[in-house]
Amino acid sequence: MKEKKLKIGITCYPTVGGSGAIATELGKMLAERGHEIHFISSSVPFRLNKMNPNIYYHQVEVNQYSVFQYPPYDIALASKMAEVINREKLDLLHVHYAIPHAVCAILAKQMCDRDIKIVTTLHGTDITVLGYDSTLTDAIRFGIEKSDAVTAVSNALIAQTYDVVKPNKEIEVVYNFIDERVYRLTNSSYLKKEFGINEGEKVVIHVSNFRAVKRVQDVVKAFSRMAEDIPAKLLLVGDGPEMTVICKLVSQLGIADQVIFLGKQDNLEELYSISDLMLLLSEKESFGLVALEAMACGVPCIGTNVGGIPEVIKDGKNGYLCELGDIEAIAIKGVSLLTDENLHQKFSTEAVNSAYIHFRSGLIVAQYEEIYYDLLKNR
Ligand code: GMT
Repeated sequence: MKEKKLKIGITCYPTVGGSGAIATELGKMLAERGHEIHFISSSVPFRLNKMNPNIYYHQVEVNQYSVFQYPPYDIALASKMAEVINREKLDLLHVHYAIPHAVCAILAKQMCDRDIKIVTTLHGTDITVLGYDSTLTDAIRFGIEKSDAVTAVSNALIAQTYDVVKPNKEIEVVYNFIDERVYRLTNSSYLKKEFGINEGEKVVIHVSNFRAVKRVQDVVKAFSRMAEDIPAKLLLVGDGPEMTVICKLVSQLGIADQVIFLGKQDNLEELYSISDLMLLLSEKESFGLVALEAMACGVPCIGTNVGGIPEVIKDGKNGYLCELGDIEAIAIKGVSLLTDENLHQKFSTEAVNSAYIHFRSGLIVAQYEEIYYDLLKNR
């Protein structure tokens, strides 16, 4: 029997970040499959760049009244969710993050008169937040336990959630995915000339929001050590709180001519397509979406043996895993990969294959659909 098309509300942080990217790409894919998608967020999600008649956007307006010390974002979001659930007759809400989004969805469900289902996806920062604010543990546990279904982007994140939050709830792994129509090797070699990358120079890339957990200083140090042995350039993509420290480190190490700061960029597939190696050396990472994106474009990655990274990068097969902060080991592995053409080709092919086999959009989007239909089957 053909399944009925669903009306789904999606809430995520709309600004740059892996969770916003995944939530938006998921909405776009579901819309392509005929579902009606209603994004409910404070601004248009940054990847919502293509017109699709099945996609609607509802803006959460947060007014600042002098009686409030803080703008009531969570209440405004819950009210908007309830309004959209009632008016559009939604079947379910799929929210990304337990706090505040799952908690807002639970409140919205109580405010409206439809028996909608709530699906919550954990991306990691809920748990990271607890590292410095344990007063939120009960709120996160509440958001998880009162959701109808909860997913997390890696097994490592599930283990960490049970360890830190201890929810009495089943959490299912649904890995992140890539749109393989976008993340593939593209012909962008003209960019090398524009960036002043010479023939024979290897290109190392790092993409992040430059938060301290991303350990961008380790990326710069490992690159500097690699550049002693091979001609290479480092593309640093993104921006964030650590940027000033990183700029200083680059000049202290005397590698300013070899490091290209690109800031925040779209069309990352063009940058991956001119890269030979990606470094993701974070101290916390529940998945590492940028590693997957790079792999889909044929770029092998060196990542830290942390969180969900080992579920994406397979050591010695499509990339390498190193211990956190082990600059020397990272540099040695990087140089060996960049100087052995056969090995690089083998890793590159494996990277593309494993991105497709384990993380292709069709596979993962179908897993989410199955969760939705399962929740709604008795209605
Ligand atoms: O890593 C960040 O700082 C951003 C954060 C987010 O909310 O987008 O990323 C988290 O979710 C991504 C998508 O699921 C994952 O790929 C990242 O690994 C995860 N970040 C952390 O766990 C630190």
